[in-house]
Amino acid sequence: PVSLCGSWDMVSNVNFEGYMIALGISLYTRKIALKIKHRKVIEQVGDRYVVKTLSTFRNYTFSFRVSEEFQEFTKGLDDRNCKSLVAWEGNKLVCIQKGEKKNRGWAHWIEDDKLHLELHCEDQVCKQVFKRV
Ligand code: RET
Repeated sequence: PVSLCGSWDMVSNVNFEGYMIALGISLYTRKIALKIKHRKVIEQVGDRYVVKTLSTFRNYTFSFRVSEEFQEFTKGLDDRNCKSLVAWEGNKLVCIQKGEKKNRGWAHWIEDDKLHLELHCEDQVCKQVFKRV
């Protein structure tokens, strides 16, 4: 499959608000988070991925090995602990985040040279698209 690695700038962000509400993120953080554009930086070293979500407001970085469960603390987002597992499903890199929140996870894939990210939590789905920097 096409590599997800590289730097990507946000071009669209649909229902980020609904996703953040489902996570219980404060009104203050939501107001700012909605206004800013994020950059995704995805790096791969051996079989370990590092994913950085960068913004002028706050950054969020996590790292994982494919098909190996890891402890994720969503620092600066909703500050929760999850047992997360990332695996390839066809051309999609899919994460399940087990924890307090039901139906939580995300999927990354490349389509038309763009990086697509679908984030879901409870009944909310957020769709983000990024272009290569
Ligand atoms: C920001 C700004 C502060 C508030 C919130 C944020 C959300 C970050 C999220 C990142 C998800 C990254 C994933 C990457 C997958 O590869 C932008 C840090 C709420 C939701 C799932």
